[in-house]
Amino acid sequence: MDGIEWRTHSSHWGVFSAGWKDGELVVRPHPSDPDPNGILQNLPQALRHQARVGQPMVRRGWLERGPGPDATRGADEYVAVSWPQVLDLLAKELARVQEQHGVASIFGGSYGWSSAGRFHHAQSQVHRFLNNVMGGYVRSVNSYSAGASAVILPHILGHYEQLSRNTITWKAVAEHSEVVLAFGGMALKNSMVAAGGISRHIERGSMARAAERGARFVLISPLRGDLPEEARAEWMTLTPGTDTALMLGIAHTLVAAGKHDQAFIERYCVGWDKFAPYLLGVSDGQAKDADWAAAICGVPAEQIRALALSLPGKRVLVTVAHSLQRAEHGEQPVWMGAVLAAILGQIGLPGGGYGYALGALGHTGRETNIAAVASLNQGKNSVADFIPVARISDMLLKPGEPYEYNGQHRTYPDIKLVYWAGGNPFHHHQDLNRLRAAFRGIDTLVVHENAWTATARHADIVLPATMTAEREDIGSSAVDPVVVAMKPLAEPFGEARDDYWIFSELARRLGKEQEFTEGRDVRAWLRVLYAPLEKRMADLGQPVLSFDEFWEAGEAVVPQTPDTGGFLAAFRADPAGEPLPTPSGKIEIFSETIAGFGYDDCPGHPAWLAPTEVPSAEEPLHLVANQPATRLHSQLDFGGHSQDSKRRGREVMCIHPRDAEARGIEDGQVVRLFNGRGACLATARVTPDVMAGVVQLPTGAWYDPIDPGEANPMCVHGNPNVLTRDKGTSRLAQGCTGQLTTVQVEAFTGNLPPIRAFVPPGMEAMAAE
Ligand code: PGD
Repeated sequence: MDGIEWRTHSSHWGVFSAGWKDGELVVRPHPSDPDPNGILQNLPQALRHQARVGQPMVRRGWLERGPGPDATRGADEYVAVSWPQVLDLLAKELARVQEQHGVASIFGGSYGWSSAGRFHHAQSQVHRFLNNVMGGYVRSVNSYSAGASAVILPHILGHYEQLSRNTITWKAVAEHSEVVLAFGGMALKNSMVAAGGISRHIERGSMARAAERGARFVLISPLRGDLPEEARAEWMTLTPGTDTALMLGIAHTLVAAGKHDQAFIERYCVGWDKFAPYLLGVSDGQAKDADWAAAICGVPAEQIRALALSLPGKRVLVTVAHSLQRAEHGEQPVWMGAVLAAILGQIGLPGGGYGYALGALGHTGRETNIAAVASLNQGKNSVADFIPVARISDMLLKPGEPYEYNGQHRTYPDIKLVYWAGGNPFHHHQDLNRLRAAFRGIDTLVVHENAWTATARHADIVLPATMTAEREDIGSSAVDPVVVAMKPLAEPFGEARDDYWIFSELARRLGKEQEFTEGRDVRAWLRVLYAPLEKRMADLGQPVLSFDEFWEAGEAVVPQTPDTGGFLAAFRADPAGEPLPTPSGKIEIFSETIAGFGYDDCPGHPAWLAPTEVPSAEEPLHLVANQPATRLHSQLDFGGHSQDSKRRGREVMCIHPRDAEARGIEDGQVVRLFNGRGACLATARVTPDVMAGVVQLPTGAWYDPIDPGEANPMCVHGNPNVLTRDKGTSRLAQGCTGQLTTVQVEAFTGNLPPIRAFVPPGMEAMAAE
């Protein structure tokens, strides 16, 4: 025996157990995980890190001058206050806003991944509080992950979650796919993460099995790392943001050669008659042939033709990564990927057709559990107003101004108070200097946080929240058989409290404690959430553990329904009896609905729409600002695994040797990335694994402005969102376009500024108070 008292727990980066040895937390992945996630190792160092928020804090300007717009937000001092004081202050402020402006002036979108665990899920907690206690709030819709696809897919194919989760399974890829055209790849760093926590990471093994069987993977991406080595992929580099043109070139080649599946198109699709003239150039005089595509995407025309003509007769899977739609006109590659798959005629066959977002997260491509733990009831929102999630700065900066979204003419609300728990807009949003300006115009920003993120540093009221490791919960995902009893691994840090406790105390002060708690403590809530799983299993005649047995055992195992190919396979077998949930019941190559909106940035069929941001003399390089490999978004950036991946304490930017040489940049040197919006420092890795003309800087390094008082300060740590553009994908979806922008890069020759992102603000001043 190792002498460690192991306790079961779960996280978005995997199910695990942990225990203490010689004063250190030791973490080990679930025994059935074939490919555990290194991100788990951020936890031990993070638990007691100085970056944690240890006591309630109020911004000095807000405390002294009261609520209201304030240009010092983000550059002010903080004053430590007791829990009773801060809760009284906040309850009073919530009541003031409710009374003076109404709850439609509260923004509670509170987007963010927060932690695994069905009960303490911070977004559910904040929404339940705002609904049941305050009476409602302005919400946000869709996600930063799938901003464009979640809106366009229901028009053309079906619900995004259903499509990405269950139609193409990894099992089917391993057993049936002959060619996988992976637009944007399927990087393991993405599938290592799954909301709710999974006990098995199967993606690497599945791709290895497919490759060993002889499946051909074609990685279409500016970054070699977007498929694992085990896939033995051919790497086809293309200019970032031009996948739609390449898809059109492949489609044109197939159609011109008469190799498209006309029978499939006629039986299962609508709108070919409107799209084909565009593809062939009849409607606009420009055939979208391989030569045309080559001039846009940089892939030689011969290569496009050879690839296209190698596909017919094979079981071909077209996959499109989330990242492609996180860019201007991001709807188009999603749509055109589906049309290309339709042209190849394999939608609905095992391991063939369209795998939207396969591998974008760990819970895609899996079988579904037969029974599920319940989610926390969020109550009813009396406010109908919402924004597409990535329009937050626009909302705060332009109250009362009109905008368009998915066929609707909408108006931005006038927001006075913003409440955030479990998210980090200074990580996830674009053009951070614009976001700072936006937050400076409101009356009050409230943030519950584990750590002093940049969002916490812009808040007026900062409430220290426990980390998942400091509380009990139930971990489960609808697509992983293991339901986990998440047991506390440590005492709360400092005065940190659970979000549930904080909201319960506020509810009591606002006279609505029962409406929020229903008289239950945490353990009673866990029993309530577990009960539907127990009942469903019993109804199905399956052996099931009682809650107490489950808690004692540490986990329960739920059987899964076998892979049937999901709704696309059912549609293929019986298109009349199992129609798609689209207006026509078929695959919409042309959408009357979308065409009816009259958007030039998202017309009625997929099209190549040139981006407005292209490399120029001032900003000659494409920047890919993608997901990081050593942390989940910005979470636990101060943890050991994330810190070990940095160089000279800064985020690592990959640059091709040709571009590095042209700028006199050496491997390991600190560089400055800049464009018209902002600048940041990073450390260069010179590598041929990124194509020439492109640099890559992942998201998630905590925003660390050199001088927080300036309007447009440089981030010294390497947060690419100071550079990215804050515009919607199109008027259809208004999704986040943070993945791509253009920059210049130069060697940084000045004195290296220190990194202060992980040092709490005004630490010395606080100690003196
Ligand atoms: P996280 O870093 O996960 O990022 O954005 P998101 O806001 O989800 O933030 C979660 C925060 O919740 C952390 O600060 C963590 O400390 C806090 N937290 C964790 N647990 C708890 C808890 O129990 N209670 C409370 N109160 N807080 C908690 C992610 C978003 O970023 C996403 S999903 C995507 S896909 C986008 N991707 C990109 C991109 O590709 N490129 C760019 N440029 N930008 C992006 N931004 C988006």
